[in-house]
Amino acid sequence: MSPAPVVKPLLATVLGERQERPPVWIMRQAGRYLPEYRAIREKVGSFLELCYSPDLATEVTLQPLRRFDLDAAILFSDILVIPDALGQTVSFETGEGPRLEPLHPDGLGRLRPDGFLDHLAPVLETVSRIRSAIAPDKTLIGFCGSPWTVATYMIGGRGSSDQAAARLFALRHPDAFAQLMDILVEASIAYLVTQFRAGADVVQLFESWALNLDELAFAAQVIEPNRRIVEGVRRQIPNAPIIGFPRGAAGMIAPYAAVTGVNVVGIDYATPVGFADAALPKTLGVQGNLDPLRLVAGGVQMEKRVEEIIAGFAGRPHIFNLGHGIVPETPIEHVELLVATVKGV
Ligand code: 1CP
Repeated sequence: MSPAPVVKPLLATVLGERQERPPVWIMRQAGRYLPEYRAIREKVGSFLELCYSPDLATEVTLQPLRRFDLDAAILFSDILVIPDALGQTVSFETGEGPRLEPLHPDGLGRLRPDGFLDHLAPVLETVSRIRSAIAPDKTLIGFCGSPWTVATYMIGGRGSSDQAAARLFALRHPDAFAQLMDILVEASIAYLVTQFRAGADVVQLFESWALNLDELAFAAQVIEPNRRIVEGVRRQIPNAPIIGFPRGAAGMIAPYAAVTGVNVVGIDYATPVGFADAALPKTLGVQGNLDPLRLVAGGVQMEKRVEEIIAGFAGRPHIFNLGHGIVPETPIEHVELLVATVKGV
């Protein structure tokens, strides 16, 4: 008789099975708050080189799992490898974030969708290496940036607080914008399908800039492209487990969840727990939503808030996480306390 398959509590939660205590991972769990990450980062010439080195990317993916009792590994890469693989110039300035050659409406013809998966082959190699390295009860999370969020960087050339360049591009050049969304939707589907085939258990769609959009723009630029990705991925990977994180979606989380068909909705920390719980069907999973600065400050306020969040989502599948990425100033002992608190130990 073959042994019973090992249960992955986080994957089981994504598939709709609530756990006694929520499984936990941390957005941006590999990164600059870890000295062992900074040591590797200093040795490589550029951030993209790190993303495209399967040995090093696997190593930094595993680093947080060696320190903390997390339930998932997330592929170490970045949402901007898609524009890079499409042929747009992308670089990362230390301490300043990403810089891209801004995309103009007449520049779409220069994007090269055909060979882009070949360019991402090292990232897919990283996925299979992580798969062989992690314990069987750990869930492997793959990801990509959602089309709107990726487009804000492609059009604006950098991060911005209001995404005005991309919002105006969408309004002034609707045809070019629709063409860009089509390219990104198709690229994301192909990329996520290959991540599943390389060993990812779950994928997350990072829509980090779902804020600042009116309801029409939200429906067209956030909901519809994410819906197409979920549908397109599941056409090739039936029932593919997918987490969607529409940061800033606020009052739009219910239509986002209903129309996209994601298994789990990531809740940002500004969204009230009670609001999210009332807005979403009880069978739908949620992920979140501790303010990352509560983790920086640590102590009793953090423990209290963690318990409030767990109690607030007690009636449904829940994955514990921050409500946005961990920040570099975070003390490691606070992460230890966070994980112990979530696990109830
Ligand atoms: O030099 C360095 O070390 C650069 C810092 C860094 C790191 C560690 C960047 C540049 N990206 C990453 C890794 C990363 N990015 C991961 C790795 C896996 C993990 O979670 O451990 C993931 C999932 C991302 C996703 C990502 N990149 C998002 C979505 C999540 C979010 O925080 O909203 C976004 C918006 C980016 C763009 C990006 N890449 C890097 C930075 C500093 C940024 C944000 C820039 C901005 O604020 O506009």
